[in-house]
Amino acid sequence: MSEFITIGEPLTLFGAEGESETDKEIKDINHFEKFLAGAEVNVCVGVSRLGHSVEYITKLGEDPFGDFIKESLDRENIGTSYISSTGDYFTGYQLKSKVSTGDPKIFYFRRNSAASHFTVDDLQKLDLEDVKHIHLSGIFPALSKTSRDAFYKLIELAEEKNIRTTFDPNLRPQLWSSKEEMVNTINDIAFRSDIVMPGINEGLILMGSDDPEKIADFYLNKGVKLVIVKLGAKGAFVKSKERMYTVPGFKVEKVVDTVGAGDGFAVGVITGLLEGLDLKDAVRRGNAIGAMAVMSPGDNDGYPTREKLEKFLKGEA
Ligand code: KDG
Repeated sequence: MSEFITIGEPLTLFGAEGESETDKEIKDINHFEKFLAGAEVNVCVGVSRLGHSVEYITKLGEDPFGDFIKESLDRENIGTSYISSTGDYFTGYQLKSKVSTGDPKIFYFRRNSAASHFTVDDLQKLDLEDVKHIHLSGIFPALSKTSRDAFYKLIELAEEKNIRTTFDPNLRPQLWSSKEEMVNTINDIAFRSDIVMPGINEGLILMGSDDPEKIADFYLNKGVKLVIVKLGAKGAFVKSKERMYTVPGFKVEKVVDTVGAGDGFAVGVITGLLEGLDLKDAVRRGNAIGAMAVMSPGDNDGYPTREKLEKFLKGEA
């Protein structure tokens, strides 16, 4: 079985393709390129590319997007034993614009999607015997009541079996019925995770400050063991009872698309921990993969193989 597992909603991504589509509103874009996406899928792709065994839990629709996702997961060597399917609901997809600066616009077609009909029953076969790390993201519990129940069941199992968890809040306000529900649920999940990895802006929404140390203290005071605050191009701020430091980011020549950088960061931290790296080196790897991610158009197409990662870390790429 696998050393790493996560649960999420995979999406087919249609990203604006070509220079002529830059800075257009989504409604005006004519040419799109198809990619595999979804925050948790992205993490699976990155962890698998670095040679770790990975299982991904979700529900797909019996439709062309579901087939595309299944084939893409197979190609990336991502285990699909815990993927259920339904003929009653469609697999979600999204459109993404292309911008010369800043973050692109995203439009989701995912309401009432197959993944939002995932239930606790879909976890019945789950075997966590060999799993060393579970990655949690705040998107899946936002999809529906049943997906949230299943997500909490996975947290309970991780706690019972003492499996290390990372949590990326991945705030998606459009998926929640209110800001209050989002903040309360996301913080509740964070308090039950071992390692919490918010971005600065997420910290501001979740606890009212954009000071990295205050964000870290907020979660450490609730019993979280380690907080890593993502600082974008500046790198990441790390704090636990024993340590406090900032790991600087990498220089990026040209930003092509910012989406997927946070998931790439998670890939670096998770694989670093799985390989027993010193925490600083694991976070440095996270910064490196985050930087590599923003230099390509899809969410996860910039994530490296081991060889590419080594070259990048040595400054050769
Ligand atoms: O982190 C990347 C994700 O934002 C993207 O792949 C789509 O999963 C997605 C989401 O819910 O926003």
